[in-house]
Amino acid sequence: MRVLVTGGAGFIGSNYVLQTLAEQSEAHVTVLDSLNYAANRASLDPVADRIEFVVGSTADAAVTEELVARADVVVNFAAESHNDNSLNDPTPFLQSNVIGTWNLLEAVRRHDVRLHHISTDEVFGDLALDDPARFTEETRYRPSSPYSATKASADHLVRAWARSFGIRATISNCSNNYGPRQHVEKFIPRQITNILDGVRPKLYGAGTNVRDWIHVEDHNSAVQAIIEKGTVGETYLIGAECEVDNLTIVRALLRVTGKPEDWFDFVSDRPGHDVRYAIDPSKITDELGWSPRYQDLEAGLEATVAWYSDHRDWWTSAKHATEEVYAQIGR
Ligand code: NAD
Ligand code: TDX
Repeated sequence: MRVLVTGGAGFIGSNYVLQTLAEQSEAHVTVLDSLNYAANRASLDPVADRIEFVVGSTADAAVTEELVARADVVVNFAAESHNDNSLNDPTPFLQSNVIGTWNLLEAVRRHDVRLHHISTDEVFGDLALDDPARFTEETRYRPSSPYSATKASADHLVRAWARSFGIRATISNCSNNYGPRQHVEKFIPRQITNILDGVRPKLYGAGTNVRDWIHVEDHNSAVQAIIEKGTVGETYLIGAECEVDNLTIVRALLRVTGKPEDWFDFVSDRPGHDVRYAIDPSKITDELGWSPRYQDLEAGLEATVAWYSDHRDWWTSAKHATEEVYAQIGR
């Protein structure tokens, strides 16, 4: 199996490459990554001699076509992924998330290659804290941020190419991931590395926003199940039924690291901040028999803290650059 992994030097993509090569010794993996600020090539060091690494962008139609032409399956993780950045400058989000996906669609169409497109639950907008509803495959799209609007656009393109041109594609919309190799701009690694640096964690607004957390390895095992057993043309929502508010996450991190439970600060809120996400994963659990392995969030967070504590070289330089960006926006 020849797998083209776009965005394979980022958080979820690198974990996907490592998992794939650990589980399928015969897989041939090519990574296409533009190496933006969120990429870290060191994530792929353990498998550097087993993969082909191409530095390039899906927004470049020529390189994308060349690599797609010699793949059996493409897994599209490549994206600009951070909401706060999309509020500062949406331009790269349009390029990578929309134009990049369009280029991939045209290439898989021309070469009849199977595509799995990675998306997010943020395309559905948000839910109220007291709403008993969760997102399903039938929920209407209502994105709130420039990031989620570009991810929604990409999903619409994939569905249109599947219906109009018959490309062999699936989509998954996953909830918030945590685990090793996540960029320090994101909530959980930002707070872990703050604590490791002796800085108090920072909660946006009142800390009441709810996210539905899943370990990155569980996201990737679900992606693999869809590639192997999913029905072409279908969308699958991925989640581990783990809704937790941000304040509770910070308190858990403080507990795990032996700090007082009130050792954090509230900072200004994110404009347009989505209140709550929640995934109903019935379709993927019932139809594909997938289930998450990480069921104990506090144990997963403890392992993640240990990873960041053991891999300071991996994150130190990105930490300085990230906190400079946050300082400019007062968060
Ligand atoms: P990330 O920012 O850590 O990694 C993205 C990677 O893609 C980086 O290595 C970057 O260099 C690369 N990239 C960006 N634009 C590119 C382009 N045009 N061509 C080639 N490479 C490009 O992001 P992540 O958290 O690993 O997210 C991966 C995917 O999963 C994204 O599509 C994101 O929307 C989706 N997703 C993320 C989460 C989450 O919680 N992190 C949840 C659901 C879905
Ligand atoms: O310092 C912080 N303090 C804080 O309270 C940061 C960085 C975030 N937050 C809050 C905002 C959110 O309510 O924590 C929550 C999670 O924030 P992010 O890590 O920025 O994630 P989110 O905006 O929920 O989006 C994530 O999940 C869906 C990913 O970044 C997306 O790529 C994915 O699609």
